[in-house]
Amino acid sequence: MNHRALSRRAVLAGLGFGSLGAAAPAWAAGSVKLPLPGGPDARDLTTAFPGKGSMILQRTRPPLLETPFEVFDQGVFTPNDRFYVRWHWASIPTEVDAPSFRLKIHGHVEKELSLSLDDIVRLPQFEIAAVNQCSGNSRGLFEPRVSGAQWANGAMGNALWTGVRLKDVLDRAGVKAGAVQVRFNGLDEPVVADAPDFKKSLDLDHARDGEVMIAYAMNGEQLPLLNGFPLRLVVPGWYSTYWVKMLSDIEVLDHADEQFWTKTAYRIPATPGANVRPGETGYATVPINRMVPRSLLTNVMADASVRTGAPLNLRGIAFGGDCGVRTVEVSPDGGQSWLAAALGKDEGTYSFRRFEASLPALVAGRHELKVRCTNTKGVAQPLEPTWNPNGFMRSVAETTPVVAS
Ligand SMILES: Nc1nc2c(c(=O)[nH]1)N[C@H]1C(S)=C(S)[C@@H](COP(=O)(O)O)O[C@H]1N2
Ligand SMILES: [Mo]
Repeated sequence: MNHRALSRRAVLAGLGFGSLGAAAPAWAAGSVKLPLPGGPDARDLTTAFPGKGSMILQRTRPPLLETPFEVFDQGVFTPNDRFYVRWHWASIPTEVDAPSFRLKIHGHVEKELSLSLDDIVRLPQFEIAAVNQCSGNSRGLFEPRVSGAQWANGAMGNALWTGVRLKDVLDRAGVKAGAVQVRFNGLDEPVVADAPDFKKSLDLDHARDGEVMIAYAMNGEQLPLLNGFPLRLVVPGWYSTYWVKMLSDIEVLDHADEQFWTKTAYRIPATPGANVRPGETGYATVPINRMVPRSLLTNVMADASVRTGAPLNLRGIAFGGDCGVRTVEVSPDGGQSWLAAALGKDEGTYSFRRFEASLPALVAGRHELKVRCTNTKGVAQPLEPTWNPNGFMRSVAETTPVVAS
């Protein structure tokens, strides 16, 4: 690890001692070390957050916690205590009183509702496995680098979500003719009064598709507070910016949502794969929406040493994005040749899916492994990285360099 040190000369120059006639004080003869070892890309672990085990600490207020990548090798469902965390504003409730909690449904409806958690669990139950992935997952891998949380691949997780269909709740309120969108708000608030509260909206047809749901359980347990206790929106196949946490307010709109987080933030280039050239301007943008396929090796990491003379067993996880996984292929030679991987149990369209493959023994030397998912719509991961200034929607077929000896 590089300990960054300020050189004595820099310290002296900064303080202007060079121009002083007097002798410099004794402390000026030493060096000053920054307390943070590892440089700008160091990733410290923390166990300090309630309901969370060991997590990569990106930021404390508001909390940004990344799932350490080895968790994804343990199974297709991400344990709640290792599930990543992301909030926009630091004013998140540190406590939610379940008995007095109410979910309000209002706006362009026949009848306003105020539902307790008891009311909600009595509605028909709905369950779905779905990947929750931040739009900026893997942003830290963008080249050229872009600003924003420097996530590696751990701003995603897969869970079995239990709750009720949003459609059932909207039907009970009775959506009026002329409704256009549905807006979702949670209990968190901006830290400064004139900053925009985090709210997201979906088109009415999407909100009523029978898959978008309000979850009260995650992998069979109540949601961790940091993942949105007591209720969160789940929008299968869509980036998790829409998955509003601590959901307390649903407003049916008779117009398109004009507020910041829906209209202005989270926009992507309206190009295939949201791909533009670094520095490019003048392109049209649209709100981020459906996810794209991805696949990641989980048992062999970059720069691993592997054996020659024996097949190399690979395994990992894939997901189709807004649909299921059709195939996963692995390449031992940087993408010149491909071998089909075997797919594990299908836990549902929007879930992680395990894959396994056995590569013929590698000869001694450096090799570039690649893995590529094609989804059931026929969309394959691109072989070249895509780029956009927000670092959204990384989807390239990832390369894992290894050394065989
Ligand atoms: N209320 C609320 N919900 C929110 C957010 C937020 O800031 N406030 N952030 C969204 C974003 S951008 C992401 S990536 C996911 C993260 O979900 P998680 O913390 O459960 O992993 O929550 C979404 N829902
Ligand atoms: Mo996000």
